Parts: sequence; C-alpha cells; structure tokens
Amino acid sequence: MVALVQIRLDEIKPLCMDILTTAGFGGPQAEAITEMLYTCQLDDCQSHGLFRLVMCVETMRAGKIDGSALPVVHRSEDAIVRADAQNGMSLLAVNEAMPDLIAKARKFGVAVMAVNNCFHFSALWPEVEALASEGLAAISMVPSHAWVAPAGGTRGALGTNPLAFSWPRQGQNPFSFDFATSGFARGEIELYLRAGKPLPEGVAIDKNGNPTTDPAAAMEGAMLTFGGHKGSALSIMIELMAGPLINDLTSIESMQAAEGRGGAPLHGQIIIAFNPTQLNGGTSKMNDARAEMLFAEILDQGARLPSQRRFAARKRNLARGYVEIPRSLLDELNNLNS
Ligand code: NDP
Ligand code: PYC
Repeated sequence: MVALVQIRLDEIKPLCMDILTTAGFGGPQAEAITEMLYTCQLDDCQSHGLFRLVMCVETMRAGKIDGSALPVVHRSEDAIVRADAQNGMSLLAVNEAMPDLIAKARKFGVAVMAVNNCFHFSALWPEVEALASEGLAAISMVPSHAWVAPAGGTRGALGTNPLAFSWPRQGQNPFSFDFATSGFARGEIELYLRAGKPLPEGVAIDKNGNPTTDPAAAMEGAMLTFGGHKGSALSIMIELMAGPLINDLTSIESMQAAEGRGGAPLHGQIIIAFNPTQLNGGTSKMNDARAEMLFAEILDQGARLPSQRRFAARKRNLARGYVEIPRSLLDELNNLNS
C-alpha cells in the first residue's frame, strides 16, 4: 500500500511556485507551469500533476531551457497562429496564442496553432478543454523523446506522443480524451518504477528486444505503442503533424538535442480548433442533439465516457478541499531544491 498524504488546495500553488522559482524559473513561466500542475492534480492526474515538478526541475538542471523565456506570437491575417516559445516551456506560449486561435477559429471555421521551440512536460487536455469552453472542438498533439519502438521494431524511434480531443457540450463537461499513443505514458512507467510494481504484459521490451514487465528494463529498452500497428501509425502521424509539418523536431531529434542530460523533451506542438457554427452550416442545435444521442447510447450500455473519472475527481477534491499524493512524492518535492 502506498502511503498517501493530503495537501490542501490552497497549498498547491505556493508549493509549486516556491519549487519552480527556487529552481530558476522566472515568474511568468513558473505561473503558467503552476496553473497546469494545479489543474492536473485537482483532477487526480497523478502522472502529470505535482509529480511533474520533478521533470521541470530536472529540465532546469539540464541547462538547456530558458526559464525566463518570453514567447513571441506572430500576428497574421490567415487561419494560422505561430507562437515561438523561445526555448521556454510550452505553456506560456500556448496561453498567449490562445486568444488568437479562438478568434481565428471563429472567423475561418478552422484555425491552427503551431508552437515552436518549446520544452514540453504536460498533459494536453487542459488546453483542448479551454477551447471547448469557448464552444470549439479541438485536437492537440506533441511528440516527445524516442522511447517507443514502432510496431515490429526493436528500439525507440517514436515519442510517447499524446493525442487530445475535446468536444463542447451544452451545460455539461465536454467530451474529452487525452492519452499517450504508447501503451503507457513515460510518467506512468516512472510511477511503476517508484512503486516497485511490475508493468502489465505488452507495454515494453528490454534492450535486447524481449518483452519485459520490469519498469527499469523498459526504460532502458523501449516502450510499445497501444493497439500494435494502429497505435504505431497514429504515433507516426503525430511525429509528422507536430514536427516536420510545423518545422520542428521529431522525437528522435529531441532526444539527440537533450544530449543525455534528461529533463523534458524539446519540440513543437500543434493545436487545431474547429468552430461548429460554421462547419455545420448553422444547424448546431440538431448536431448537438445528435452528439448527445451518441453519448447517451454509450452510457446506456454501462460504458463510461473518457474523462468521467477526472471530472468526478475534480468534484470530490473541490468539495473536500484537498488532494492526495504519495508521501514519498511530497518528501521528494520538499527535497528537490536542497
Ligand atoms: P490514461 O491511460 O490515463 O487515460 C487516457 C484517456 O482514456 C483519459 O481521457 C481517460 O479518462 C480515458 N479512459 C481511461 N479508462 C477509460 C475507460 N475505461 N473508459 C473510457 N475512457 C477511459 O492516459 P495516459 O497515461 O496515456 O496519458 C496520461 C497523460 O499523460 C495525458 O494527459 C497525456 O497528455 C500525458 N502525456 C504527455 C506527454 C507529453 O509529451 N507531454 C507524453 C505522454 C503523455 P479519465 O482521465 O477520466 O480516466
Ligand atoms: O509521460 O510520456 C510521458 C511524458 C513525456 C513528456 C512528458 N510526459
């Protein structure tokens, strides 16, 4: 049994800001990171909540990130928003480009945000859900480091490459999902390693290409995509869409750029926003009803929608005023900067 400790909601942001600014992040970068970590921890996203403070500090120690970077958002008349994160974390750049993306999606029906030169450690759902709260459907993708073998391969070539989607719903939480295209996210494997738990079968191979359930051997060898060749193809698409398409690095190049120093990957991010009002030809009421019929049928079968666990966790944590994390993680966070 992992020993858990409670952290009051009002303690989370000061804890993050303290750790991040002590590590060397400037105010705006630290605030954007803190907001993301709070949002994820509130929803019990253990692999990308407070745990990711460790990766943020490691990224600073690796010496390649500009912790005081101020992103540059390029203004244009077309449906594309380009944001250069200037070698800071992705989050500040995404936040600053978001109003333009929303305005352009409303104007053109579809708009694309291309973020370049960003270190990236975070979950994607908060960004696509921010767009859903504006009535837009949205997709986001990023590569990472080449930890994942392609289907039929023997060594890392692809990132854990998450794909997130959000669909706005009237008067309720959006339909959203956000998952790594590897069977497990890297963060999840790290949590298994810390907990001393074996991985399920089919998640990883060791450095000799043999199946393994040992998280340490998996980290030395390669992770596998979900769904065999299907997840592998999706992962390659993400490499292309959030890499060469927007003139940024693949997971192989990101890994090379890190020179074995650890920390978050460095690459690009793509977010695509769709405005239903234009795309459905002004019939949004009918189309909302159609989408709701689909969700109702899924729920009627006893299945759950993705993100339902998260929304329930948020409600519970807001009501009780605290989150729970492993005591060992809190100890590690308290010692991060010593
Ligand atoms: P999970 O496997 O935890 O969850 C994937 C999605 O599936 C969630 O939306 C989840 O909803 C949903 N889901 C889970 N079980 C069910 C079920 N039984 N029925 C319906 N839906 C279900 O995700 P991962 O571990 O793959 O990824 C975790 C996070 O890691 C993501 O936020 C991702 O963005 C992040 N990540 C970031 C990377 C980066 O480079 N920045 C790289 C890889 C991952 P719910 O949450 O409600 O359970
Ligand atoms: O969990 O795979 C992961 C991950 C990579 C970068 C940030 N998180």
